[in-house]
Amino acid sequence: MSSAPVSAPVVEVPAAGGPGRAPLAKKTLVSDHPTWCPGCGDFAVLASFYKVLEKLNYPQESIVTFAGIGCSSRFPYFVNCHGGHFIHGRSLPFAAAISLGREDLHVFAFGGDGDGFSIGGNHLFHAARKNTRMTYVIMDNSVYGLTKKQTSPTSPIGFKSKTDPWGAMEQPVNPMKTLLTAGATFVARSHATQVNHMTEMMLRAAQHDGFSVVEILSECVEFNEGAFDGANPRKGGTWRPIELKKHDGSPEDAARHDPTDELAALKLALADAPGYFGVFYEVKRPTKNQLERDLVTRTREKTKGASALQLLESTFAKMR
Ligand SMILES: Cc1ncc(C[n+]2csc(CCOP(=O)(O)OP(=O)(O)O)c2C)c(N)n1
Ligand code: SF4
Ligand SMILES: [Mg+2]
Repeated sequence: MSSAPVSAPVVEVPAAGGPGRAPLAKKTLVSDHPTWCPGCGDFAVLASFYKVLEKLNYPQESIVTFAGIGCSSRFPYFVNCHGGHFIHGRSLPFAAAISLGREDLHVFAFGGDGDGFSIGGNHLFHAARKNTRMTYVIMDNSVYGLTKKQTSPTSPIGFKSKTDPWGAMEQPVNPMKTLLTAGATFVARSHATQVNHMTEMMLRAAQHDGFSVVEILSECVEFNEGAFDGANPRKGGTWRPIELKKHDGSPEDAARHDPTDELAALKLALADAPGYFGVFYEVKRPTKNQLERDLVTRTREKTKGASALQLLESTFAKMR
């Protein structure tokens, strides 16, 4: 005799974050246990992101995390908010559509160096120049981790992998230079072993009104061990943080970086590996969200409140 399916009791968990509700806390934000290899740098990025969300205390249901494909792109599974895992390299256009269609949401995209600079390189370029409001975190391990060690666009010359058994031959992408020239309005860089720095960079990026990007060097312990030791003082490396101008009139201030100076940012981007860490560039430029909002308002005024359907029909009529 077959028995009727027993449905699990629905447990109502009150949403957190925002005014008048319980503060967003890590215990609310944690979902699945990450499936990354023990020691993977991505764990630290996730832990920092929980801290960022705790600080921002946005309503939980207003947060969206989006990703493509890769180890790093599993990120949304581990954040208990809205989210999606899309096809390889295509997280940005999807995330941009969410940002434009739902201005009440806070949109974050996560991905790897392959997802962002290889298959998704074209989308990255256009997302940056369009300045749609969202934050993109690139977890750069300079290898394709998920598919078990192929050369990625940020792998250095000489890197031995399954696709380059004799060592990579091609000039790697310089992420900071690429993002600056593409037109991103907030460009920063951090290292997964520098937790406070990484948290600060992601927090500043999230608070930026426009397309903000943070590249985080996140070691793949399985297929690119020690890749970023050069910037890790605990491994004998040198940590070179960018000091931002304080505009305090002090003589030391002259040597500090002005993040609105694009040429100065490019100079920092051209430094030899492991390079600098911090905010390279931060400027205000109208967002695509604002430009589209203004266009809709102007059109509504001109068309005296006609409905979307009426506007569509009259546009088609003109095209006949
Ligand atoms: C269209 C398409 N091409 C190729 C793949 C295979 N693939 C999956 S993840 C990946 C690269 C992932 O590298 P990266 O973005 O650097 O992420 P990581 O795993 O290193 O975090 C590739 C080539 C795919 N899933 N879809
Ligand atoms: S393969 Fe590399 S990037 Fe992927 S989870 Fe393991 S250590 Fe992390
Ligand atoms: Mg990678």
